[in-house]
Amino acid sequence: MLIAHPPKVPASDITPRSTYLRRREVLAGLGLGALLGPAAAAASLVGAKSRFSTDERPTPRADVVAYNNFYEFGGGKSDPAARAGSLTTSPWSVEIDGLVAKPAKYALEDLIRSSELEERIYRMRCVEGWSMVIPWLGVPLASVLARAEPLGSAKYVAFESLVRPEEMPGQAGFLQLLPWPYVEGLRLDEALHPLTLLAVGLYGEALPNQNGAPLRLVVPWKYGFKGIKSIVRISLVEAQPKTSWNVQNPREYGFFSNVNPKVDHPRWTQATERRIGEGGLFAKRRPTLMFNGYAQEVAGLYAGMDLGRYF
Ligand SMILES: Nc1nc2c(c(=O)[nH]1)N[C@H]1C(S)=C(S)[C@@H](COP(=O)(O)O)O[C@H]1N2
Ligand SMILES: [Mo]
Repeated sequence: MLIAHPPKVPASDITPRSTYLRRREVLAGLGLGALLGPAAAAASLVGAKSRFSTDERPTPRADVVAYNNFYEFGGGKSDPAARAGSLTTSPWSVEIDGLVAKPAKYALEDLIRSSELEERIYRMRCVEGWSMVIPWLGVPLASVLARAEPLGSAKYVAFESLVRPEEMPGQAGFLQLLPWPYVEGLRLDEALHPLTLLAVGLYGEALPNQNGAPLRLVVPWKYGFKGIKSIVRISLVEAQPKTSWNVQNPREYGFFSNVNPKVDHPRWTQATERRIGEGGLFAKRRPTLMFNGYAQEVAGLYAGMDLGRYF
């Protein structure tokens, strides 16, 4: 059983109509408009707030799209917004391969079913000590993986980002911040957890390029770097896959990367965080929560594990 209890967050506001209208444009932009059906059916997709959404106030959209990490476009927080605009995100396809009965290369519009799109407002916590609250639009990763029919031998899921130096200046220069492609991984049970999302939008619109267009992973109980952007390959594998930040610095970044206020990064505390959009550098830091506040939902995945060792 994956979820012991429903989260204790009260259902609050209904998605505003303007968001719903923009959402129809997102679906049309993904080539999903035709599948959407009558307006009444579309409205029902977004009328109810997900039981997984936090009721915390979302970080202003202006901050969500301006303060990013996306090293393919440079190492600065404003580089992605400044430089990712010219990335070509359509057409886009995603290969699902490895230990599956039905390996296939999917066009994005075939991979993401409009009927499964949900808005999920998640707390996000970056390993660097800042956090945001982001209204994502996505589908559970589990439902996408199910279509490829993972084999019993599959134990992990490996993810790979786009390599396209012509459009990604961070991959083109002499000085490379990371080895490419950017890669990430989850244990299969983490990948199948209902909180784990493949996002195609935020704030009711298609993902801006700097946030990982057209498709990125969202794992809200882990540090932000697990949320690999601009995914082109998803592989079911037997052995624990390599992950970019762990390869770059294994002492500082582990495979699991669960948000944990009790396990400090070797160079800074993880006990507190700065919420982006709240009064800048002088705003009071807030305490970081175990599993980023999702302990009730995910702690069971790690029962009996030494989280100081498996960080
Ligand atoms: N391909 C790729 N994905 C990536 C990164 C990256 O550099 N390249 N940065 C990660 C980090 S460190 C964070 S904090 C989040 C930031 O996501 P956001 O910019 O949408 O907030 O993306 C993650 N996904
Ligand atoms: Mo991050």
